[in-house]
Amino acid sequence: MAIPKNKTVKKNDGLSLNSVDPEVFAIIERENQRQKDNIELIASANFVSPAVLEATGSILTNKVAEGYPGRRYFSGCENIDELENLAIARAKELFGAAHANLEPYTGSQANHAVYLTVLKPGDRILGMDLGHGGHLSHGAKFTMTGKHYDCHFYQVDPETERLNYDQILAQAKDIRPKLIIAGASAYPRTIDFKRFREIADEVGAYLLADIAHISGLVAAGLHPSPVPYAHFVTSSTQKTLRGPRSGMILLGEHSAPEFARKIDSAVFPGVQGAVHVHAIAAKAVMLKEAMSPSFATYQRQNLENSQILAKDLLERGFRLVSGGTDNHLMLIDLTEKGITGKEAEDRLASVRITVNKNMLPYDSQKPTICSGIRIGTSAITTRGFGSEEMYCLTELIDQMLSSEPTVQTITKVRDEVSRLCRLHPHLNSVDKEEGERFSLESQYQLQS
Ligand code: DSN
Repeated sequence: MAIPKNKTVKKNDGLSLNSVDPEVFAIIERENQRQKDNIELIASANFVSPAVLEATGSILTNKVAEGYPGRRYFSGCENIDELENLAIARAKELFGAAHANLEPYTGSQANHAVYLTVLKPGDRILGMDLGHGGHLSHGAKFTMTGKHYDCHFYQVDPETERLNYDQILAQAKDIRPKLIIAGASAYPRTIDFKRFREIADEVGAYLLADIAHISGLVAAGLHPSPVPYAHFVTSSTQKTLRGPRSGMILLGEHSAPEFARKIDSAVFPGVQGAVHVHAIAAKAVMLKEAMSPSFATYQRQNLENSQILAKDLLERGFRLVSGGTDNHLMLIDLTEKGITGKEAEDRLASVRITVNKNMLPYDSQKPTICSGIRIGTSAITTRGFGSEEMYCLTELIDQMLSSEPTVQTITKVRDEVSRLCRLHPHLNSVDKEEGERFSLESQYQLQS
């Protein structure tokens, strides 16, 4: 349908999503409702601010741009150049980086660009075992990384369930990898990037730090930054950083002179095509938000919530991998409770608490079943949940997982989930009523 000139699109006027495609509109509305009614504990999840959402859905999606600011393959990029330069400047300032590439579509794409920069097919990588907390893109055998490179894995120490840097060094000396990857998607402890760099130097390897999960904590100064140590730092942007579903790459002063141009070429045209301009805008907004004092307050609350949840779960007899957490996530071992991760995920889903089953180090279950669940506090902290709600949550988790819940228990827990969700309503900016906007804005401005 041709859009009439000078026409503003309003709900139900024949041009809005609701009018053009009521099926998709209805699905989005149902998902909006699900997000409001569920307690989101998936550790990689978060809720973007209305401003990030607005940038993501903006007219920038119409613009085609390839290349980099000042070096484009299409004309009409003057605004896009300004936008991308702004995003780059903000990323460099926030993370103390000498070079930033904001074009990766995802964290995995960012990793692939690093591989293309320093590896040839068949070269050796040493990364964290997927079953011990690593990530698919770090070399799992059924992925592109696993098929193109010779991938080896380090695991956590069987006693402490933490990284054992002496063991990793011994393994690195044995394998002689060209690239070592530090970073995880299910590791609840602080990662010593300085030590990783020493290991890499001892064996003549490059170091990639994938901070997808912890980048928000790094930005807020609540986890040591890898930027001074790793040759390459990659991240997705939608997790603790609370941005759009996208990626980025950072280089420190020590590696930018050698790799800045190379990494840019590896991103485009190496592993991807035209820029997702709308995502660059959303990342620029995300970076501005992450520089504000309220973001640091949010991340401190995130860590505090995670600590309270972990401590209370331990007191209720749950076993946590490594005995606790230093960051926004934890892994609950359900073996002694006599249920699998899959059963736990299903039970909690039935009362609208969303978690994911997760492999534990040295797990004897299949990846589709798992012995544990991973939970994280980033999304509920954005929603405004604080310490009191953490104690309520552990009570609910306990009731659902420590024994087979009765029908009465399920009803009671569901009611309590509804109460908590009403207490801290999540208002996506698709809720256009003006009356809601004030509280919606205040939701993202935790008082410093
Ligand atoms: N990397 C996956 C996770 O940690 O959940 C998805 O982003």
